[in-house]
Amino acid sequence: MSNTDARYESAKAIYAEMGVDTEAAMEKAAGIPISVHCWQGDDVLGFEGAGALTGGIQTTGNYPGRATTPEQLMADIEKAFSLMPGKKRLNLHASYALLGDDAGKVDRDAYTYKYFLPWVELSKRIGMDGIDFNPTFFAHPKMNNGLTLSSPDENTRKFWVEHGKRSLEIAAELGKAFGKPALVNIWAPDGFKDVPADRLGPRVRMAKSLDEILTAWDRKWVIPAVESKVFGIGVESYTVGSNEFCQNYAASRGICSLLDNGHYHPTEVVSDKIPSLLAFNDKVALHVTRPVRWDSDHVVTFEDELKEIAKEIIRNDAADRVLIGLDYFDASINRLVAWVTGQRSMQKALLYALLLPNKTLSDLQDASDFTQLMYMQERIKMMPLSDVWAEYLSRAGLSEDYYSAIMEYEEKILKERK
Ligand code: RNT
Ligand code: ZN
Repeated sequence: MSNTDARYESAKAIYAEMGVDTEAAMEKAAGIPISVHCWQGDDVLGFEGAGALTGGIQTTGNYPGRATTPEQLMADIEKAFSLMPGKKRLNLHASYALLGDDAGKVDRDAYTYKYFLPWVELSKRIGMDGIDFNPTFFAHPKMNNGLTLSSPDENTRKFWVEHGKRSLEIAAELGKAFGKPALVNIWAPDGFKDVPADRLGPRVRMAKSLDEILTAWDRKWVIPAVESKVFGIGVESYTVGSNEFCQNYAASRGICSLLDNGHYHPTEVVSDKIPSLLAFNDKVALHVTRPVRWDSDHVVTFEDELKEIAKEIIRNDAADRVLIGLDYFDASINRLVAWVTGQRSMQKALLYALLLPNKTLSDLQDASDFTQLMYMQERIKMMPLSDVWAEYLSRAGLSEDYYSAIMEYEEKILKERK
């Protein structure tokens, strides 16, 4: 027996003693789709010629090798995604439209599916489960003093409503192309730097805009969602799409709510919001990120709140109800290592949660045996997860080491970029 096999066999027996089936856990982990964002590869700039990111979000750092052309981003995606185990979807923003000769002639209110065809081709070639889509309500000259869907200027508001409509149309085609519905996440950065004089007006206008966007959408192939936020850089005092606004909007219109774990007050946790929403909704969407002091979008790592999020998905048997997406962008380190680290962390957390004796633990809670529950929860933390993880990777044709492959790519490809 090889060393890895021996490690796995021993771990399998240890988990079995606790009533946990490692084979079933690995099989389940491999089938849970994770929507991987395209925007980690180019610092969220897209291909419409945007010189800077706006809308209160920011990438920091200037690590060499950023993808500046569609060809480069596609090559980086192909490389990075090949090092990610499990089922993946590609998450695209409208700002990644490939306009070709139409560049400068067609704006976001007139984008169509054809501008995204090369992404479909790439995704099929590298075995993606589907593509999710996001209208881009930022980094664009038609933002009016930072406002889009809530703008008091009718032309501005209409332009962005049309962009939302086009996004739903594009997503319907994406859904059809893969035979799997596409999530369309609506996040608009609208808000004010300083204390507003009217907090209701912008929200009424945003609700009206969302209603106009959602007058028609393909119920078979599209899952629309709204993402809330607390504040952004330069938008510190007021955000139109607050948590209460988005939750109520989604609930009253029967659409999905998307929770980004960087978008809440520091002692609020998304792990606790998932079951609250599952009590009332068929589906909940996530943007998994790592906020450090603010919505900093640090690379997702294998830390406690990520484990709690994964537990809520797994122990509630909600892997097909919680749509997992990643949302982080770090420009201070190798972008591919960042990408793979975040995706592997999410996978690791799912495997961790799948390897818990969840039924035993919830029975202890229902029996009010909190002594044994605490004892068990602590004991579990030292179980040989790493041995099962190594086996899981090896079955996916991968190993723990993704660093060397990316360093080789950095030497050959990234360092050549100007
Ligand atoms: C911003 C939101 C939003 C974006 C992406 C690029 O705070 O989290 O989801 O990060 O759409
Ligand atoms: Zn987000």
